[in-house]
Amino acid sequence: MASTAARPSVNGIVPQKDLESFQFHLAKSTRIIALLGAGVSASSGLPTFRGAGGMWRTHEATDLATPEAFAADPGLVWQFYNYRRHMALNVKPNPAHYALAELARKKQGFITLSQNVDGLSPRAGHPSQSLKLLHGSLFDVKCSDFFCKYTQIDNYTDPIVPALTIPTTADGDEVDPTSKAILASKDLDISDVNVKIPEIDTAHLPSCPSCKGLLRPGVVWFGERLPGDVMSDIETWLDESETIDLIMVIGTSAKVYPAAGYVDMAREKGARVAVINMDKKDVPASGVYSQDWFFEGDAAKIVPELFKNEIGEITEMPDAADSR
Ligand code: BV8
Ligand code: ZN
Repeated sequence: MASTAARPSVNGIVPQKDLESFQFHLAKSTRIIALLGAGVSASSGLPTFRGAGGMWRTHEATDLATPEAFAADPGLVWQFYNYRRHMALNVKPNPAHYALAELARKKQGFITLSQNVDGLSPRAGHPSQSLKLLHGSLFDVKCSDFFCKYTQIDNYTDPIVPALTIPTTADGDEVDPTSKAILASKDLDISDVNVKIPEIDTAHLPSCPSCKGLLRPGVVWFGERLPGDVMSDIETWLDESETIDLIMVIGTSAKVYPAAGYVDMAREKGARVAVINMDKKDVPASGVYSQDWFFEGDAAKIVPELFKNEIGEITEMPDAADSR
């Protein structure tokens, strides 16, 4: 199955023979995992971690996603996360998010393990009991003080505090809010180091209503433990059966652990692996074997095609954000 030579794709999306063998296996699979990465949200318009070389201004995105960076410069780290909140709130889930949500409604033994913090799978209506957010959410906040347990979920305020307002092309121009310049103003792309951003002191950053300490984004930073409740839910799901039939590795470079470890864990339980990725080189560390599949291309096009026999066509794409 997993031939390296790119087979001609009949429907312009995936090679027919691979599509048929995959759909045949999916149809008889009862225990299925989907492991998601930033590539699933790429065609919604969100940059991946490795996209743009993984840089945000002059910083490695992975360096900013650490407790050390937050301790050193909470203003900078909040501008990074407020920017990603703003971006995520201004894009829409894509057909891959909806196809996964629909498969979750159709297939009892299906679970989605997402590394994405962008909120697009929940907005696409993915049933929450079968969606595990391994690395938290941009739209949850919690107190950064170790002894304070304050948390707030579903905070969609944008900007989260006035000091984090993203500068626009009209800044500094006329003050008349109805002026053409203001109406036509666009956000400046603060991921570009050439765009000036202010130093923000902690007094103007999100503060904890309980202890007046500093709030931080409700995401898992490198070096931090994954959410205990999420990990135990996954353990419970794994213990429900000796075997796993299929793991789909979708839009992820599968380099971050323990998330990437689920591929080998599933394989040990008998799972066949289906990789959906834009980049032929991005295969899980343990590779792709003859009984596996590699579907090269855009997850937003390929995933709905792969699931078509189970879920039909994706017609509506209701966005939970519209009803907020
Ligand atoms: C921990 C939230 C311990 C924040 C994130 C074992 C071996 C080696 C290292 C480790 C190990 N175990 C632990 C480590 C350390 C570390 C780690 O894994 N480091 C890596 C870099 C080697 N892990 C940790 O620190 C974890 N914590 O281990 O704690 C502990 C235990 C007890 C007590 C205390 C501590 C925590 C890891 C979580 C970090 N937080 N995110 C935020 O988002 O800001 S990780 C973050 O980066 C994402 O969530 C994701 O996981 C990762 C990015 O990867 P991807 O999503 O795959 O994105 P990427 O850009 O890399 O790739 C995109 C892919 O999509 C590409 O393949 C591309 O080709 C493809 N693509 C692009 N467009 C499309 C597409 N595919 C299809 N269609 C398209 N259109
Ligand atoms: Zn607090």
